[in-house]
Amino acid sequence: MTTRRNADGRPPVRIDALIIGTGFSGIGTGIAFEKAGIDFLILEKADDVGGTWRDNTYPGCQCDIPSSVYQFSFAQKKNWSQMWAPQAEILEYLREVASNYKLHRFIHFGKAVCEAWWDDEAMQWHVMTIDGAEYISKFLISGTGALHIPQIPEFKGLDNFEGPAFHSAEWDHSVDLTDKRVAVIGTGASAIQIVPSIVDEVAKLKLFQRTPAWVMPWTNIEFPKWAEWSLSHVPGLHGIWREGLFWWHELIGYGMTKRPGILKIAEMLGKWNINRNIDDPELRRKLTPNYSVGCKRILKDGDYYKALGSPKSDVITENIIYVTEGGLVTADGAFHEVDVIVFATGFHVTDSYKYLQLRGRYGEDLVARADRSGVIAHRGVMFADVPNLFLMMGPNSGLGHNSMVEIIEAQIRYVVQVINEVDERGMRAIAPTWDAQSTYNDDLQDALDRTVWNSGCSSWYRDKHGKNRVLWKGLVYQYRRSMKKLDTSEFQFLP
Ligand code: N01
Repeated sequence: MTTRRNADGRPPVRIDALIIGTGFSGIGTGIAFEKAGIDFLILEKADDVGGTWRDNTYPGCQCDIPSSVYQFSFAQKKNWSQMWAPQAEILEYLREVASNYKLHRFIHFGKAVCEAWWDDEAMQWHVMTIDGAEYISKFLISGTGALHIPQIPEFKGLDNFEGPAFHSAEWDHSVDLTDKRVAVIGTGASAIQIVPSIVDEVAKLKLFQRTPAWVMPWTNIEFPKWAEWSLSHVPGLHGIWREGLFWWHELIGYGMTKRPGILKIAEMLGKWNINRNIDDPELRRKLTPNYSVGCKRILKDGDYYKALGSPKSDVITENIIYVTEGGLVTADGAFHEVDVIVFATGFHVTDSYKYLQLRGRYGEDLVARADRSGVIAHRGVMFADVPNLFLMMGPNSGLGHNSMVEIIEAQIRYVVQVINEVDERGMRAIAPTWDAQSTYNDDLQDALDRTVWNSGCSSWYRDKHGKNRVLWKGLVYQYRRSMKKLDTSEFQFLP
C-alpha cells in the first residue's frame, strides 16, 4: 500500500500525533498534548464533541458515577445540578472544556476513521477516513473506548418488523411513544434508566429479560442552594468531597477484588429493594439474580422496580425466537404484539476495535491477531510489536466500580511520557516487548481469577475465549500508581 491523495486531490495531512474521537479520552489527550507541545490533530466522526455522552440520548440517560469524580481533575465543575448528572449536562461540560481549551482548531469533524496501517519504511501511520481522506502521523491514539458499536441481536425476521426499532445508543426521537406498546430488550445499565423514564407515556411496556441485574436502592440528590454554594466557594471543600466519593467507590472495588464478603451487604440491599417495590412473588422471583452481586455491573434504581411493578409492565423471561411484522415470538410460543422495539442490548465490547481495519508491522492484520487470541494489551494501552499505537480505555483498563475518567487521565500521562521518551532518545518508534506484555497479562489474569467478575456469571467482560479482557484487576489508585512512571525496560525502541 502506498500513500494516496485525498478524494479532493489534496495531498495527505501530515502530523506528529493523530487522535481519534472527542469523548473524555480524545478531549483529555488533546489538552495534554497541547500542554506538552506535541503537534496533533483530532479526527471526529460526528459534527460535535462528546463521544458517548453525545451519542446516548435515550430517555433517562445519566451517569451512574457521581459527577464530581466523573470529570477531569484539571477542569473541575463544582456546581453540578445533581449528584449524578444527566447526559445533557455532561455533554455540556465536555463542550465547555473543549471550548475553554480552544480545542476546535485541532479537530476535523465528519471524519470517520475506517483504516490504519503502519508503514515499516517511513515508520509512520497512514490513517484513512470513509470520505477518502488520508492522514499520516507518527503516533496514533484511538480514543473511541469500547462502548461505541451498538450490538443488535440478529433475531430471525427482524427486517419484517413494521414499526420503529432502534438501539438505546441511537435513540430515534422522531418516534412518539405515547400510548404505544413498547418492547424493551435487555436489563443492563441503559435499560434500567429507560424503563422508568418511558413507563408513564406508553400504553404497555414489555421488558424482555435474559438475566436479571442486581439493582441497588438509590435516589439522585439535587444539591440544596447552600450545598452548591459551599462546594463552589469554600476553599478545599470540593476537593475533600471528591476524594471522599472516590474512596467510597474504591471500597466497593475492594469488595469486588479482595473481600467478596463486603458484597453480601449489597446482596441484602438488592433483595430488600425488590421486596419493597414488587408485591407479586412470581415477579420477585423473576427479578432476583442467581449470581454473585458485582459479577455484572451493579445498577442503581431510579424507579426501575417501581415501573416494573406497574400494571402496564410485563417482564418476559422466555428467549426471543423470532420477530414478525407486528411483534416478537418467544420460546414458549407466545406472541407479544408491540408497536416499537427498543434494543437496550449493549455494545460490541471485546471486539470494539473492529471499527477499523488495522495493520501493524510487516502488514500484520491486528484485528485478526485480536480475533485469534483475544485483545491483549500492555498496561491497557499499547500492543507488543505494534509501534506508536495507543488505545485509550483499552483492554483490561475498564472499571466496574469507579470513575473511568481517573483511568483515562492516568493513561494520558503515560502516553505523553512514552512520546517524550521516543523524542528525547531521537528514536522514531516504540512498542512493548512480547515478554513485557505476557508478564503483565499473566499477572493480571491471575489476579482477575480471584475477583467477583470471574465468579461464574456470563457478562460482556469476557471474550469468546472466556477471558476477562475488559476490567482492570484492582483499584483505581493501584492502576494510577502502576502507570505513573514509564519503565523503559518494557519496550523496544526503533530508530
Ligand atoms: O448494555 P449491557 P447497556 N436477547 O451490555 C441483554 C455503560 N453505561 O447499554 O445480561 C435478550 O450492560 C443482556 O442480557 P444478558 C456501562 O458501562 C453506563 O445497558 O447478557 N437480551 C443485558 O441485559 C454499562 O455497563 C451508564 O443476559 C439480550 C442487556 O441486553 C454499559 O454501558 C449508563 C440479548 C445489555 O446490557 C453497557 O450498558 C448506561 C438478546 N439476544 C450504560 N443480547 C452510566 O451511567 C443482549 N441482551 C455511566
